[in-house]
Parts: sequence; C-alpha cells; structure tokens
Amino acid sequence: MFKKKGMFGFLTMLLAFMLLAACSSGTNSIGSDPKDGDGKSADEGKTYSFRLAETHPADYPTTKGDIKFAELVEERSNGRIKIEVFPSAQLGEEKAVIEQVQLGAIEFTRVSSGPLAEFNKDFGVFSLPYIFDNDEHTWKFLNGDMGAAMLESLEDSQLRGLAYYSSGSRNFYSSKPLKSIDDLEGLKIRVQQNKINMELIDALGASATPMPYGEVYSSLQTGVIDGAENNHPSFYSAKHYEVAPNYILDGHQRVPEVLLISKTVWDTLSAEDQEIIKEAALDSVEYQREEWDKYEKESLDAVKKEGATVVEVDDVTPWQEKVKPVIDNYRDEFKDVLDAIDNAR
Ligand code: GTR
Repeated sequence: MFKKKGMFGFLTMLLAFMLLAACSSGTNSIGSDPKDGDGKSADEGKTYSFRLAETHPADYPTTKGDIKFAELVEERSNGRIKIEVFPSAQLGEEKAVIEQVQLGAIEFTRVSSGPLAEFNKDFGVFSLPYIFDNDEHTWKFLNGDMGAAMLESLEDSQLRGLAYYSSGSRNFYSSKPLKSIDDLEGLKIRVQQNKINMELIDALGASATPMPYGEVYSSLQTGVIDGAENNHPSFYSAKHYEVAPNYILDGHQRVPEVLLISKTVWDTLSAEDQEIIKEAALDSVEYQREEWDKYEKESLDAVKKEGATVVEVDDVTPWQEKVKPVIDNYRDEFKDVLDAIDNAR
C-alpha cells in the first residue's frame, strides 16, 4: 500500500496549507474554537469551492451521481460547500487524477476500482474474474461490513472512500470477429491499468496493453490494439462500438465505481462538514443506481441498433476455467475479502 513518506509528506503538507488558503474563507481558522463569539457554529461562516474530476461525459450515470452528490452537499450546507463537477476527463485521466487527489490538489473524484488498485492493493480484488454472480450479489457485498472497511482502508493511501457506485459487468470487444473465447487468442487487448488485468489477459491467451481510457478509441481505430473490454455504458458512450463492433457478453468482471475525497482535504474539515459530505455521498447512491440500470439497457439496445454484433455467452464455465489460475494466484492475498464475497451470496 502507498505510504506517505519524506518529500511526499512535505509536499502533502504544503499543498494542504495552500489549499486551505485558497479554498476556505470565513471568520474562523482551522483549529479555532468551534463556537465563535455569538455562539454560532464555526462552520456557518466558512465557505468552500471544491472540484470533482469525472472521466465520463455529463449524461453518463456516474456523472449524474456526482452531480446529485454535489447538489445534496450544497443544499445541506446552505450553499457554503460548492462542488463543481468536471466531466469528460477535463482534469485528466484517472491515474493522474488519483495522484492529484492524494495531494489535495483536486479535492474529489469518481474513479473505477480498476486504476485505484495501483494505489491501494485491496481494490485489486475487484479485478479478479467472476467473483460476483450478479448485481445483487455485488451490492450485498459492497453494502456489508467488508465493503465499508475497504472504503476506510483507502486512508492508508491518502484518500477517503465515500461511496460505491454501480458499474455493471465488463465484456470484451474487438475490431476482429469475437464469437467465442478462442477468438481472443493472440489479440492485443487494452485493459485498465493494474497488474491483475495483465495476468487475466495472459490467461486468456491474448496480450494486454494497459492505457488510459481516453486513448482507447484512437488506439482501436489505428490498430495499435485489437480490442478492449468494458461495460455496456462505456462501450456505447465512448463510441468504441464504432471501431470495435464485435461485442461478446462474457461478463468477466464487476469493478465498482468509487467516489473519493482527498484525505488531506477531509482532515481540514469540521466534523459537521465531514458528516454532510459522507451522508450526501451515501444518499446519492440510490439515484446513481437507478440511472445506471436505465442507461445499461439503453446502451446495449443502442449499440445493437448502430450495427454492433452482440454475442451472448450461454455458458461461462470455459471462461471461468481458463482464468482460474489468476484467482488461485491471489486466493491467499485476498482471502478475507474473497470469503466475505462468498458469504454475501
Ligand atoms: C469505465 C469506468 C471508468 C474507466 C473506464 C476504463 O467502466 O467507469 O471510470 O475506468 O471504465 O476502462 O478505463
């Protein structure tokens, strides 16, 4: 796990200090008595203007969740805490954004557990194939004690997990025909940037190319890669179906989305403001999940309508067998989490 040390620690403190100076205005400074002269809560005078980085466009269900979260925070803080959502990777690709959030230079982000695994290895568990049966099973785990403990464990990585969002299941697609598992043999497949994904693709007989999400379309178009994998909403929204129209519904992973705040920023907030943010994040989940379910159906229908070839996989057993070595490799490391996942069935 990432540990704050030496130069990084110094930079973190410096940035936290600059951030406080830039973002907070009001009559009370951090560390002052929580009540001011006339007995009002210290928070009443303090205003904040934060940024939330999101890789997807404004109409995507994760972005809609982010916006709902920001609205709830603004409303419940009586307008004192404003969070502006920056969609479409305006603030950078996910890996770079997570680094900025660790430092407190960007205050919030919504990212996938895929890239997060490189910052907190516990989150790698979600890149293991076929560990969840379906959406219900996934949410039962995420809403349980271990799901909550994993969000807490992000503190070791200078982050704080606020909530999980829905992300459906991931499937392969290619510019080459994809009728069965055998067609993956020898293909160059883009994956989210973490090492478990590399092993997964190896196990399938293909070769893995990790790269940021924003580079996938052009890499498919120019033939730098033969394929990629994602859920229906991303396959549709990023228009990958235009350049890789062969889509096979193998459902190899369910990789939850995570809403994060910088721990550096979190630590500067009053307990009341922390509570507002925490509750607003959790209260935005139901809306995000509804939006997700709608868009997931719409996007599958839309890619079919646009001419993509969609192949159903009736029996995933051969897929599960082929990727089993990847799970076996991590069974000890993730024992407690995998047991909790099994118990959530
Ligand atoms: C999407 C996820 C994004 C990004 C992308 C990817 O499903 O919502 O945050 O991680 O996958 O494959 O890079």
